[in-house]
Amino acid sequence: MENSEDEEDENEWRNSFVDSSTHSPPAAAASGPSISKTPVPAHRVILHFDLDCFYAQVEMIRNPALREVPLGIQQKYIIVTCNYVARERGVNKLMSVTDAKEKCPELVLVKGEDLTHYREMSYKMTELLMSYCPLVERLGFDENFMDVTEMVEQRLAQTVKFEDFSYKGHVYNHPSADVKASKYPRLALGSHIAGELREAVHSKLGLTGCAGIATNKLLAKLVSGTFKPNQQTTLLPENISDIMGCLGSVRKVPGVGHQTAKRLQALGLVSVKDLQLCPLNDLVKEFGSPTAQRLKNLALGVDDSPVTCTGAPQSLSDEDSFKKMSSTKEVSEKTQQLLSSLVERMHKDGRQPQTFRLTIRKYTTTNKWFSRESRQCPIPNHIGQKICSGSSDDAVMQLLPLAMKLFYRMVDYSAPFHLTLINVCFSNLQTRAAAVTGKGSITSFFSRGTSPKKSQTVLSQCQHHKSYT
Ligand code: TTP
Ligand code: MG
Repeated sequence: MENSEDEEDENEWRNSFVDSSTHSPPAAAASGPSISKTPVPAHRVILHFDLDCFYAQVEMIRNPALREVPLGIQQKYIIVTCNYVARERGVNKLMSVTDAKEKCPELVLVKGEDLTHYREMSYKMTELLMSYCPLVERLGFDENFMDVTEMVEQRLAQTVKFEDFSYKGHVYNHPSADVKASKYPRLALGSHIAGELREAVHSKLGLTGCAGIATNKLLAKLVSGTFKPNQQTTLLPENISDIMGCLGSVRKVPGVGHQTAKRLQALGLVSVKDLQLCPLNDLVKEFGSPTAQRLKNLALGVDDSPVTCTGAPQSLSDEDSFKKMSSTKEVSEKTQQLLSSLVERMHKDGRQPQTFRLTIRKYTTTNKWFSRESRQCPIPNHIGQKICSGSSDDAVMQLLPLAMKLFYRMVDYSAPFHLTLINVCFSNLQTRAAAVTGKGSITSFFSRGTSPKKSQTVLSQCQHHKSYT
C-alpha cells in the first residue's frame, strides 16, 4: 500500500526543494543575497540529517535477527531500500526484485507497503530533534533540517579556548584532524552538536544516520551523504565551489527538478558549471527574474531559504495502486479498506476533518502515471464527530456512500473502465476542538502524551524562531 501525506507530493515522495521552475519559491528563497528583503543571520549553522537505509532499519529494530542478513524492503516489484549488508552484495535502492535476487540470491525480503511503522518512527525522530531545538523541518520521511544557529551562539559565548577541540567527524576535502576549530568556530560547534544529536537518536530510538553541517540547507543536504553510513561531514565555506563542481549535472542540484532540467537543457545548460557561467539575463528571459536568480544561486551553493518549522500535516491520505480495477464492487471494497486505516489514523491525530477527497487514476496508454482526477465534498459534522470519537466502523460505513458518489461523478460505470489507483484523503483538519482538549495542535501531533503546557512552550519558541526568517 502506498500512503501519502501533504508533506509528501503525491507523485514524488519528497517535496521540499521543489522544482524551482514549477513552484513559486518562498520570498526569501526567490531572491539572491543582494536583493533579499528578509534578514538572514550572517552566520547560520544548518544541520541536515538523513537516516541510514530507513525502512530497513525500522524492520531490523522490529526483528533484530534481520541485522545479520542481507535485507531488502519490497514494495510491489521494487526494492525501495535495503540494509548495508545487502548493499555490500550489490543490491541497490530501487532495483527490481528480480535483479536484486539475481545479484544476491540469499536476500531476505520484507514487504514495505504498509507505512505505519515507518511513519511513526519518522515522527519520533523529528520530535526528538525538536526537543533540543524547535527549528526543525522535515523532508520526506527520513530527513530533517535543523537550524542550530542560536544553540551555536550560546555555546560560542561560553567557549573560551578553541585549541582544546577540533571538528567532530569528517571535514569535506580536508583530513579533519588538520582543521583547527578556531577556523570557522561556529561550524566546528555545529559539528559537535550534530554528533551529540546523532548519539541521542541512536541511544533513544536505536537509529543511525548521517549528518551534514554547513551554512545553508542546500549545502548541508549535499554534504551529508559524503560518508555513509552513520557518519557526518562539515563543509567549510572555502570548499563550496568544490562540492558544487562535483555534482556534474544540474539535475543533481536539490531544487532543480525534471521540468527545470529540461528547460535548462533547451538553453544548452547541462552541467552545474554551465548554469554558473550562464548570464543571468538569459535565465531571466526563460524563467522570469525570481526563479532565474534562485537557479543561479543554487548553482553557486547560495541558499537563503529558512528552515521552516514543520507543523502537523495539512491533510492525511492513503492510497493503493494496482494493475487493473474494473468493477464497482472492487472499487467499493478497496475504498472501504483504505478508509478504515485512514479513519483510524485521523482518530489518533485528534483533529476533525471537514473535507473528503477521492482521487482515482484511469489507465491511459499515453499518460500512464499522471492522469489523476479528484472530486471532493464536505464531511457532515456527525460523521466528523464519529471519526474523532473513535466510532471508526460507523464512520467508515457512512463515508463509503459519499466516496462512491464522488466516484460515480468521475467514472461512467455503465461502460468498461480501468483504474490503476485509488486515493482517499481528509483535509481541512479542524483544530478548534483541540484548543479545548489539548489534542490536535501541531505540537501534540509530535508530542502526544506530553502536557499541553510543554507543547505550547515548544510552539511559541518555534514561532519566535521563525520571526527572524
Ligand atoms: P533514502 O534516504 O533515499 O534511502 P535510505 O534511507 O533507505 O538509504 P540511505 O542510507 O542511502 O539514506 O529514502 C528513505 C526511505 O524512503 C527509504 O528507506 C525507503 C523510502 N523510499 C521510497 O519509498 N521510495 C523511493 O523511491 C526511495 C528512494 C526511498
Ligand atoms: Mg536515508
